[in-house]
Amino acid sequence: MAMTQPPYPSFGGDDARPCGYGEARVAVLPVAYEGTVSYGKGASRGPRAILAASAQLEMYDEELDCRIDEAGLFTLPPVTSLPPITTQPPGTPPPGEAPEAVMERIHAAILPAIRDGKLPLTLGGEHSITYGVLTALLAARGGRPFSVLQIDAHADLRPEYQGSRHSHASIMARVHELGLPFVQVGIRSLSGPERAFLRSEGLERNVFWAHRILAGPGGQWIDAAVNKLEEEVYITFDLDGLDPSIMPATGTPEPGGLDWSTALALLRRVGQRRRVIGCDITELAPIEGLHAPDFLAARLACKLIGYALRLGGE
Ligand SMILES: [Mn+2]
Repeated sequence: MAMTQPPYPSFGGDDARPCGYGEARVAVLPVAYEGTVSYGKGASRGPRAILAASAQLEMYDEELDCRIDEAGLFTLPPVTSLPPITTQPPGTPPPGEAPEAVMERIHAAILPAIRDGKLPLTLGGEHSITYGVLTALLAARGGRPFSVLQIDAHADLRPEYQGSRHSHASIMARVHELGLPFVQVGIRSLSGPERAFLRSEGLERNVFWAHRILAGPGGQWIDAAVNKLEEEVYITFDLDGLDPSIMPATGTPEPGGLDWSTALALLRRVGQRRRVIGCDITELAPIEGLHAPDFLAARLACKLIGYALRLGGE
């Protein structure tokens, strides 16, 4: 842990247009945190893998007919965590730094960029990190709410999990407590009590189940999902929302997920019809020697930037 790691690469690497903080429209925040991940290990290595892969990508996007780095991309110093990852019996708090302290550090790391009008793009790390970004957005907006669009295999509505309120399995319960309306897409793994919670809170109408998306007529669900979003939207993209055939590098893969073009069709429409105020990509747990998932996550980041800022006149 104390061994010296090379510094984090910046998004886009050396080929990206050099951009100082002041002129950047996008602030990329790497968050190498996996305090509560329950099964697969390695989400703390996700941000570095995404940034490294981004340096290998063409910044030119053929769909948007522009360079993504035209937006001005500035990579902030990473938020890292130090907890040793050990197997914990259920019900005991995770080891190391308290998750609440990590959330506060994420909040503090991204708040200035939000106040400076930049689009925050956070690279995880486990899914719980979204909380620190959302509280920063609320702080910068004086508490004015916005919608959260979640792409995920999991409902993440457990009030707490393995003794932690800031578990990856609880992020949407925290979102609900923050008073933010949300839409869930790609869901195919949840507990009976989570389903009951969705029903009792009247939230189930905002769930777009993976099996319905895959079985339904192409794309009609997308407009229905976008229509449920407020004018301003934060996008939290847990990579396990995608099918494990294209995204095996995640801690808790579930079969039957979204494919690449379906996910992009949704994000593109959100960018066209709503104002995206921030986004994150979480739960990449890189697999040694398998680079495709890292590249997918990096390309997804490019697409999110392009759609959110309506680059290329989209
Ligand atoms: Mn998930």
